[in-house]
Amino acid sequence: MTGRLDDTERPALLASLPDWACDPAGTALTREFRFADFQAAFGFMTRVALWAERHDHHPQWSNVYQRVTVTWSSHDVQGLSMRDIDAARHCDLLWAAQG
Ligand code: HBI
Repeated sequence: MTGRLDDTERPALLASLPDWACDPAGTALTREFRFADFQAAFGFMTRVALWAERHDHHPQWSNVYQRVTVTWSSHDVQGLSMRDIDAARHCDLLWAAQG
């Protein structure tokens, strides 16, 4: 379940996350989110941080005012795992929920 996704598993899962870019090596997923202002961006980061702590899976990310760039990768398997797919899905849900 949390092992490294192989070449047969990855394509369909990535296709289900159209707003995320996968690096050529297939080891990381990245998406930039844009918000109305810093407060909205930081609220999103707070919600993602709470998810990250609950799942012991943490983003690599950066924030510039209303923009948040999020990258998910699983260092323990040196690539992408289902944990990254779930994390990206959760980010998309939080993004959609902010209205
Ligand atoms: N978060 N995204 C991500 N990837 C990991 O491999 C990871 C993590 N958070 C915690 C974690 N690994 C720990 O289990 C170890 O690094 C100690």
